[in-house]
Amino acid sequence: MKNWVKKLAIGVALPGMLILGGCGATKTGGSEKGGIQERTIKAGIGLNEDHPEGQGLKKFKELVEKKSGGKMKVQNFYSATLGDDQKMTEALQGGLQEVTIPSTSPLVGMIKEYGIFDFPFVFNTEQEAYSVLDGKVGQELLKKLPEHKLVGLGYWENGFRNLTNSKHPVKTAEDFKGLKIRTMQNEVHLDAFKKLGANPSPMAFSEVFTALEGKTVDGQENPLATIKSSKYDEVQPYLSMTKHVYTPFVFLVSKQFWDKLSKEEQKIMRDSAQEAGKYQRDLNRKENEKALEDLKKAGMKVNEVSDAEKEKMKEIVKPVTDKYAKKFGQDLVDEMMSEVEKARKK
Ligand code: KDG
Repeated sequence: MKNWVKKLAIGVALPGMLILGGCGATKTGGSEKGGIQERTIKAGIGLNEDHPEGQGLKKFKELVEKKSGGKMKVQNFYSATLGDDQKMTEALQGGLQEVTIPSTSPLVGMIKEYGIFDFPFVFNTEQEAYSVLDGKVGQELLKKLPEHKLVGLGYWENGFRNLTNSKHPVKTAEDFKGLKIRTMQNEVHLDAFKKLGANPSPMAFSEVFTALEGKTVDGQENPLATIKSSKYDEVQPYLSMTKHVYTPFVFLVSKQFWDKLSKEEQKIMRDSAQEAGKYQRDLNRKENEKALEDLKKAGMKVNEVSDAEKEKMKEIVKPVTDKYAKKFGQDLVDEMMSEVEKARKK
């Protein structure tokens, strides 16, 4: 039996992994002192308060404060006020902040295996992504976090990414040629867009609007809910429904903070992250549908991309995914693809 499956078999037996997974937490400490203490939890994200991720964070605050009888207080910080995904993740590792929920893509420098979620055109539906995130593969990756001074309580949803730009509609693989595209700080995205003939530049999320407005880049790619909540329609006339990558959010807690919590407090954090996560996913799917209509009304010129052209794009970037599959672990990639196949047959 493959070594990582053996390790996992042990992991799966652990209780409490209903929806959204969330494990590895049980293995990480927790103070013997029981009960619920007065605590302040600083929780920061890069997206706006009105984005489904911001709404999810509000739900998390509400649940923690209710379940702890008001003793555990959550302070929410939106719109990258505490810094971008990487900066906030480092703040958790240093014990300077308690919670952040970044995309997995900017974390690949720390946990390379998370790069499997940056492979283009793996998932067709959110349900397929959930089956992998809440299944063996997603759990396996959460268990890698404590060695990086982090604890993972599960996966929220950023979603399927689509391209916007100021030059022309992107209908074919050819249309990427020469486009200056902002990407997340992620090597797979950079290499994939280079392979398509685009000119990608990695950038923190909080710098994107200014870069588009100032035309230092021609385009960017994000889920529809983000394109709407970040008002990219004001600086980007074209929206192409490439749906090229599904990006998860991972709910992170500072291990220093986590290990100080009693089992009761850890349960409140985990249950609240999971309940708010389910709420956030439902909201995100609905908002992505609504955002498309709103962006069309706002005047964006929207074009579909045919499955045939998506297949061509997938073929063109295949050397990139093959290269990184070796780096991230072919076993893990194969396991992800077989989970997707299973979910697709359901
Ligand atoms: O809060 C998450 C954002 O900071 C970021 O991850 C959004 O997808 C994103 C991007 O393009 O940076």
